Amino acid sequence: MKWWKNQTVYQVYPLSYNDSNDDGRGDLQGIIAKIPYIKSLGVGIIWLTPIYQSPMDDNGYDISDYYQINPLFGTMADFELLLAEIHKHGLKLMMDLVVNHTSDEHAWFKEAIANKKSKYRDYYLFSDEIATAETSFFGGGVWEYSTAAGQYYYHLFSKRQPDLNWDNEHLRQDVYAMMNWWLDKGVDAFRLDVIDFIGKEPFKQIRSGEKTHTYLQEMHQACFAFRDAVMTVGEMTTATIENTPLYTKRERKELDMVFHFEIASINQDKNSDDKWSYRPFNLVELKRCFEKWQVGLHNNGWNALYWCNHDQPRVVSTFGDPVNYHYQSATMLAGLLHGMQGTPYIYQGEEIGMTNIRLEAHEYRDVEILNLLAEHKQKGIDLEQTLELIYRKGRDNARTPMQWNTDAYAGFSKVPTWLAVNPNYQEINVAAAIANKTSIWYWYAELVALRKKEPIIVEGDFQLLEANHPQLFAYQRQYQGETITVYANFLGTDLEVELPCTGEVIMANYRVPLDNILRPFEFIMWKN
Ligand code: TEU
Repeated sequence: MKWWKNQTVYQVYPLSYNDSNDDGRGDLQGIIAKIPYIKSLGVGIIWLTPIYQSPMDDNGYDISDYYQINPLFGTMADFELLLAEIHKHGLKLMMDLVVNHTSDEHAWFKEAIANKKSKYRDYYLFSDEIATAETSFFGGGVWEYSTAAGQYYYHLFSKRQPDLNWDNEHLRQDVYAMMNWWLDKGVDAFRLDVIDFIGKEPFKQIRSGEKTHTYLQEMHQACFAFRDAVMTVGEMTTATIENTPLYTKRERKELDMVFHFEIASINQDKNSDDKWSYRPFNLVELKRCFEKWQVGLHNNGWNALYWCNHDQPRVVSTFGDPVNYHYQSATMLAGLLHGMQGTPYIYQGEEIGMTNIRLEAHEYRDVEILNLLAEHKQKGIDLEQTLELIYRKGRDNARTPMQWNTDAYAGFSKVPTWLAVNPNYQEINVAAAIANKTSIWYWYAELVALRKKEPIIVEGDFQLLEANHPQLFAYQRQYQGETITVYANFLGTDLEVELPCTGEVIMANYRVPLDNILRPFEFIMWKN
């Protein structure tokens, strides 16, 4: 079995994790100080979002030097220490790699726009005109005019993140050399940012094509094939249940798993790719979506399981009730996800039920949010209406500083922070969670341990039960004669239902189940 199949990943957003030098922003030394804490949760892998040199236009997803650590986070010596400490604690390190695009401050891009004859000109995508009407993820079009270059260049994200031209063999070889440089240092895994887009055909408005597989297979041969333990996960907005096995089946020699967006965008208007669009959530649809991916990838690839990350709002605010049923709803959501097949990802603060935050327009920091505020202001859209959209789906919801204790700035820093601390840190913080044996934190730790203890969680199949029930989310896992049954009340009202009561209750967020009723957000797992 691959070493990561019964492990859980813990995602750290370094800017918001722990500030060791009192500049209001998180750093590597701050993470080092928290490795024992992360280890105590039982996880096996730490995923760091990008820490490379960057002007931070997109908080590090705009890399200007792949071989340097951003001084904002520390030095290369700090990184070496972090890696050594992670390994000393028996953990693995997953680095986040952004090779679909660079920062416009990368030396390649500076050379490319300065000299049309430079070899680096073809590392990027230029056009004499606005070649297509395609829109960028961060608003506006994808073609930006560079006076230095005398041409337009292509960018799927901010105009400060020019896309790389993966059709250029030299570019690909430079990327593989850089990846091997980090792997040779001892990095254990990569999360590959928007990696489906490396197969784009920009002049045909195709974002991901067959070339993606070609380049991933080439990357696998160049970087992973000769190493027996590298773990890879690709982030793919174009991932479907049809194409994901082609990325993740072992014999394909591409990636180990992918993050798809079908759950994350479940309450987005289906007829729009506008992430800010909204439609009422439908539990039956959510259940069917999980079923499709669980059944579709059983013995046919591997799932990356997540509710939260640095781009998504906090799950307890999206699907739970942090005011009236904070513990119950956070634990029900976690239990549902961690009972499934795949590798679960816990995003920092999810383990204590951190929530969304309402901010004033001037308090936001995320480039995606700032672009939306500017765009809506220009269109004369009511600010309150825009702020409501941002409260529901803005990425800064996930990026508020980690809430460690009730000290000023939640113990994250001793000075004003780069992004506001959620005022609920007085109640929601790590110290309080650790001190309370029946907290969300201990529930997560139990789920992480369950995966390591019970092969059925890793290897079992998946069968959705009561598929059309509008309030009950129930499923069964079976493996080698054992059965795990999960019943969850997905809403905040009592639910009368005949409980299966098959075998021993191994997890229950109300501790002792009642007969044939599920209380608000009640979760029960049986094993027999
Ligand atoms: O996100 C890719 C992506 O699709 C995002 O645009 C996501 O859909 C959006 O942020 C949801 O609001 C990756 C990184 O996770 C994100 O942080 C980066 O901004 C983006 O790529 C560009 O590198």
